[in-house]
Amino acid sequence: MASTTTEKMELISFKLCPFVQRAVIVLKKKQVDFDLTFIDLSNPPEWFESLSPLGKVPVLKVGKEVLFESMVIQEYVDEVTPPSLHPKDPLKKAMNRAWMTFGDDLNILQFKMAHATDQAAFESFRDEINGKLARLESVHSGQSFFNGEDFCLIDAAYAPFFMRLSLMKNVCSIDFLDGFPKMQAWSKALLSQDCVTESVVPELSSMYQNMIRNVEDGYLASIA
Ligand SMILES: N[C@@H](CCC(=O)N[C@@H](CS)C(=O)NCC(=O)O)C(=O)O
Repeated sequence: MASTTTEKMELISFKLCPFVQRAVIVLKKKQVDFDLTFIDLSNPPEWFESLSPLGKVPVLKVGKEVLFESMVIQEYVDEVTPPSLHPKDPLKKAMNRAWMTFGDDLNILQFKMAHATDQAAFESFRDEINGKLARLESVHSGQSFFNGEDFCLIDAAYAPFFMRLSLMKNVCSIDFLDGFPKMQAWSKALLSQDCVTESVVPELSSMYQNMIRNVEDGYLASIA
């Protein structure tokens, strides 16, 4: 197979997707020149259905090859643009990968919480998120980022979750990080990084808040 590392990459995106944002953060952090193509997931083009094996974004086109799954894309971009954003120590690196996977569920629970149609369902998703935040609180370095003072791949994986939590707070005035001091400081540090603020379209905050307000019979919409 020909080397693919010199080809201009193209990321297929949906504006609201936290998984796409993980990949964009790494591409921005590594100052990669890439093309960004937006699709509407509620009405995906035919070419996307044949391109994306799981029918999901993100998809990264590298020449004729297609990569999918946000964590795989993060890792690939990191690997072809040294130095790596992963810790060097193999055990630390593996632990970071494990905790990156742990974050997938948070994005999904957050989506479910935003779409809960009654308070009981909302609280139950919030409880699940709180359980996971407590776990993260126990393994976080307590410094600016997950491993310490350096921004790593794992930080890119969690930033989209914290960005949406902060947007959600603007809508309903619930402080979702109350009681989690390390998470509060982590969120603040992540959301002040250029690679994070530049990883979304300018209208993301209004799009996300409108999405919450427009959930039919949405609990959050009712208290917004
Ligand atoms: N595990 C995947 C999750 C990606 C994902 O769920 N993307 C959503 C958008 S945020 C999607 O494409 N959904 C379309 C569908 O499930 O049909 C990843 O990490 O890339």
